[in-house]
Parts: sequence; C-alpha cells; structure tokens
Amino acid sequence: MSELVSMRTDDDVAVITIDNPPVNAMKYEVRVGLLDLVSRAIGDAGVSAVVVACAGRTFVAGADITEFGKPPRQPTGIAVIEAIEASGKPVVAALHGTTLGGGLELALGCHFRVAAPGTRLGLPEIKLGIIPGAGGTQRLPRLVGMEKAMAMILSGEPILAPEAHVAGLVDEIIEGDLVAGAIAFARRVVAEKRPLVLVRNRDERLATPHHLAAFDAAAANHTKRARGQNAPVAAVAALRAAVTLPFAEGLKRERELFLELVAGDQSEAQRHIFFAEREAAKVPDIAGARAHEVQRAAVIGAGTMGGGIAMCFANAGIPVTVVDTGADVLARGLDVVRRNYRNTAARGGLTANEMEARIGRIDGTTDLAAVADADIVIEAVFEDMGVKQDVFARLDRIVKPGAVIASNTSYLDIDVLARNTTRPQAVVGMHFFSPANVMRLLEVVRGATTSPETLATAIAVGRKLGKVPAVVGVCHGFVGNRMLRLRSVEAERLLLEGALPQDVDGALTGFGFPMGPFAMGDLAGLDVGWRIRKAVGLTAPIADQLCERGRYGQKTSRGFYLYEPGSRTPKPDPEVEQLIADTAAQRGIARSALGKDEIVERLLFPMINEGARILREGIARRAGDIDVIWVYGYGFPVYRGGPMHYADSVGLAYIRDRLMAFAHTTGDDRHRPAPLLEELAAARKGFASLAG
Ligand code: T1G
Repeated sequence: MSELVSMRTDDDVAVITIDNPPVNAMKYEVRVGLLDLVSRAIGDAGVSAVVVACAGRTFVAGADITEFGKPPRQPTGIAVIEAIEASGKPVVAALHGTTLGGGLELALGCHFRVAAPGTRLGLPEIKLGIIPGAGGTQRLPRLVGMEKAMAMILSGEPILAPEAHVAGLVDEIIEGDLVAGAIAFARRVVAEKRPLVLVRNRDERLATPHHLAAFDAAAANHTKRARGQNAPVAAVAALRAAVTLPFAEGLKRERELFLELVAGDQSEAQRHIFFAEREAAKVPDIAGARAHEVQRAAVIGAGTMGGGIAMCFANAGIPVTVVDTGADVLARGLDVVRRNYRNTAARGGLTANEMEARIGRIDGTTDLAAVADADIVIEAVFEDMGVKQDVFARLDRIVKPGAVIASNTSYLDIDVLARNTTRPQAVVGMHFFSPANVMRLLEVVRGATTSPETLATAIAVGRKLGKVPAVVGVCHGFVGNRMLRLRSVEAERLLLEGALPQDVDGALTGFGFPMGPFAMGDLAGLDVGWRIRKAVGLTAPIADQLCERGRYGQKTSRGFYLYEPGSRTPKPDPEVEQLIADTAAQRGIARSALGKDEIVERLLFPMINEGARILREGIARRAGDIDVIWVYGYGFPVYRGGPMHYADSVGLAYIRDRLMAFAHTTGDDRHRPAPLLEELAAARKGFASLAG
C-alpha cells in the first residue's frame, strides 16, 4: 500500500487518485500503489468501473526522471498498464494539466480518456534523449494515426485537449469538475454496455506494411535534423515496428530501444540539462524575495533586439511600449515586428485573432516619458557605454518607484549603469539572445547592488516570457560571450595554422553545433563584432581584413564565404583562402593540415578552461548554469550536455594535458590550465563534483 495513491468509491465507481507533488511523477511507490488499488478495484464485485485521476496541478507528467540510471524496480509502468488492460471493467483516465510521457502512456492503457479543456498531452521523451518506454510508440499511432503520432513523438511537443479530442486521443472534454465528469462518463459506458476495446487491438488507424515507403519518407524528413542524436532514429525504428510487427513484439522492440538509450551518454547529458535548467534560476540567497508583479513593460530601442524583446512581452500577454528617439527608426522597427507576426500567421503558427491581439499589445513612441508607468523597462539601445549611461540617467528621472530597470547589454558593466541612477538596487542585466523572440536563453546579470526583489522579478519575468533564466555575475561578456571570445580567437588562429573556414565550421557541425563560427559570423554580420573589437581594443587577423574590404557576410553576399544572390548557402571563396595564406606568411606561420578532432579540441578546451575560471570567480554559481547557457544560447548540442558536462565525459586530466600542449604551441597564457581545472584533474574529479 502507498501513501501516494488512494482509492474511494462513488457508489459503484472506484476513484483512484495519485497524489505525488509537484508533478505526480510515476515513481516506484506510485506504481506499487496504483497496481495494488487497480487490482483491488477490479476484484471488488461492488465496483462496475474505475476512474484514475491525479490530485494537484497535473495528471502524471511522466516517469520519475530521477530514477533513471538506477536499477529498475518492479512493478514497471508496463506492468501497471497491463493490469489495467486486463480489467473487464471500464477504466477511465481523467486528465488535466500536463499529461506527459509515462502519464500519457498510462492513459493510453486505459479504455477511455476524458480531459479538462486546458490539458496538454504529449510524449516528450525525445527531449531527454530517450523514447517512450511504456508502449507510447505502439499505442499512440493506433489511436491517432501514424502521421500525428510521428509528429508528436519526434517533436516531443504536447497538443491541447481540443486537438487531442479531434484526433481521437481523448474521448470527451469535461468542463467544470473533472472527476465528477469522469465518473458520469464511466457510468454511461457501463449503462450503454460499450465494448472495452483496448488501444493495443485497434489496428484500423495504423498504416499497413505497404505504406512503409511513405512512412520511411516521412521519417527521413523528421530525422534529417537529428545531427548525431540517437533518440530520433530509435523513435522511428520503434514506430516502424508498430507497423511491421504484432503489438507484443513491437512493445518488446520499443523496450529494447528504450533501455539502450536510457543507459547511454546522450540521455544522461539531456537529463543533466533538464535538471540544470531548473537549477539555473535558483539563487539560494534570495530564496524568500518577492518578485514584483509586472503588468506593463517598456523597451528602449526599436532595433532588432528591441523589437524581438517587445514581441516576447506581447506573446506573454503583457502590454509593452517601444521607445526610440527617431520616428523613422521606430516605424521601421514596428514594421519588422508586424511582418514577423504576419509570417508566423501565414505559416499557421498563429491564428489571425491571436496575431492581431499580439500586435495590439505593442505600441510605439518617441517620447521617453511614456514609460513612466511601466513595471519593468528594458534598455536595448546601441552597445555604447556613454549612450547607455545617458539612457539610464534619464530613465531614473522618469520611471516610477519600484520598477525594474534592466539592460540588454551583451557585455557591458551593469554596475557602471547602476551608478548612473539613484536606485542601483533596481538595476539588473537581462541579456536576450538574437532573435530575442525565438532564442530561449536569458542571462540574468546580477549587479553588486541589485536587490533580491529586483533579481527575483527579472527571473520571474524571464520565466513568464518562456525563457530559460540563468543568473550570472558581472564581468566583460558575462558567461556566454566571455567563453565565446576564447573560441573566436582560436578559430582565427586555426585558419592561420592551416585550416580553412569550411574545415573549422565542418568540425563543429560534425560535433553537433547547428553552425560553425565563420558561417555564424557571416549570418550575424561581421561588422557587428568588428565594431565591438575596435571599441574594446581587440583584433581578429582575418575578420578585420574582411571587414576592411567591406565583406560583412550574408548582407554583402561576401564574408568568410561567398553567397549567391538570395541564397544563404556558404560557398568557399578562393580570395579568402589566399588572404589567409598571405596573412600567415606575413606572420611567419607555417600552415599544415589539421584534423577534425584537433580542431574540436582547440575550439572547445580553451573555452572550458575559461568556464573553470568563471566558476572559481563565482560569475557562474554551478557548472550546470554554464551548460544551460551554452545549450540554450549558443547551440551547444544538448545531447552532449553543455561544455562542462562534456568536459567531464572527456576527462579533466586529458583536457589539462591538451591545454598545456596548446599553451606550448601558441604561447597564449589563456591556454594555461585554470587552477580549478588543475585541482579537479589532480583529484581525478569532474565539474559535476562541485554540485551542492
Ligand atoms: N520526474 C522527476 N521530477 C520531475 C519530473 C519528472 N518527470 N518532472 C518535473 N519534475 C520536477 C522538476 O525537476 C522540478 O523540481 C519540479 O518537478 C517542478 O518542475 C516511461 C520514460 C511537467 C511541464 O519529460 O516537462 O515518462 O526544481 O519546474 O515549469 O515513457 O516539469 O522544484 O526541485 O519543470 O510547471 C517524460 C518533464 C518523462 C516531463 C512542469 N516526462 N517535466 O513544468 O515545473 S520520461 C517529461 C516537465 C517517461 C516513459 C518515459 C515539466 C512540467 P524542482 P518544473 P513546470
């Protein structure tokens, strides 16, 4: 018997309730309790039907992820589901909140599913580097058809109850009291003697073997973006088994694939990111601080970042005022925002009403005084300290007391900006990533005088905007850009030593990044980095020369690569290769071929080393925070767990030795192993050992 699962009867209907806050994860004790009570209800002559429901904010949101990697304990989720399937009495699942993973699989094992209107239903296992392991790949396609099942399982994205109802996944939407509605539904099933057809036996919606060509084509389309991830490929294999094998064998095949993945490095890395993402916003010393409520926002600057940030607020239902000094710039900025929304609506990503509602939440003005009532103001003007200091001083005179004043700067000193106000406690950094309405990461920069309430507000706003907040301290470039600087320097150095842009980019995309540094530079515009380097007195031997020649990347159709008119496909340019060779010769650097692995090590190990310095300085609190920043802000492959987790998988002693070799070759002190990395390597430990 388990405290986490209870049963009561409502006349002849048994109601089994799971209560394992916060998300009713189906941990061992829940499975034990569920199996026990289901068996009892089935065996009770006074019971004609069973309802399975959950207390709290959600139905089961999956298996307990903290149990993965540990020896499995019986009963498994599959055993519980098979006990339900064996029932001769109707079992109705009453769904609400986020019915995910093993929770949806449990519901698929029931004879019927009813749901509250706002319920989200999905199989997100692929986001953990695994596949559904309790029958989801075999039962879901039988209920909703292969096309929908494949889309749900390979995206990991949930669908809402009304869509699930149309798809046949949910039998009825229950307005009002869910459990009462489920009991009534169960009674109707009994009264109407409705047949108890198990999902496992419902092959009518399943594609048949001669549809395999279509299946394989659809699967290939989904997996072409897998970039080295195993789970999408395994999910396709399991779904294919649903078409080609009888149910029991398909279930067995799914289980084999699941057990292989859950024991693998990729899933371990993705589970690390799952929990690190939730830790990154936790700041122990502000635990009790109350976040201010934010009902109105303002953004200063109608450029690319300002427009994207305004869209985030509008998307979250918060009215926002965009301010820019120039009426033309303002008009252009708002046009871009409207165009973005229209494109999304045209692609079916938004209804016309929703689009109009979001556009309607954004207004523009050239009058800074209009932001007086905002609860939060985000400054997103030109990256120049003087310009920003002036904006902060003016905001300080206008914005109401208690409001938060944030800067979207990507590297400037938040404390300097705070000192330009009479309320430094209300100043914080909120560093969005471009495009701000798409990228999930938000670096929340805590200044020396930022109050706990201001910090708590910035984090809460980040979450409300659907971002992954990671709290960092003040230094040049904070965490992400500070480490990126090391990689950029090394990328240029590799060109002089013998690599070509496509070699370096190829090595990183082969490692799992969506794009390499040179293609990324061409996309973002080489002139952006050039201006920053000049402002802070830094150089990049090749990139600087390209910019001096007006080669800013895609926007000039020439950068590190050539681009055909209207194309974003980078083509190697012999002129650039000659420029690299000439520059190396001028510097007396003999060029030689560099292998993919060496290129990857040269690009990643120095930035990992810088990560160790950042940890020692306390700019980042946890190694996991750095991993979350790189996965959500810089495209580090999630299935490698971020740079610090990856470093642990390689071994810090090996990285230390390689860095020593690099330092010897390059003479660059920054390659010298950081003290923290040295200490951990000597102790045969990893960054993970620092947790807690
Ligand atoms: N297991 C263990 N802990 C979990 C958990 C889970 N499945 N889901 C959430 N938590 C913890 C989380 O770490 C946090 O802890 C707290 O609950 C609140 O979560 C057999 C194998 C449900 C949408 O992938 O997506 O089933 O930080 O902050 O923003 O095929 O949590 O407070 O200490 O995220 O409201 C499949 C994972 C599992 C869903 C709620 N299921 N969870 O979001 O709260 S694999 C999932 C979520 C599986 C089967 C397979 C979200 C949420 P703490 P939170 P939230």
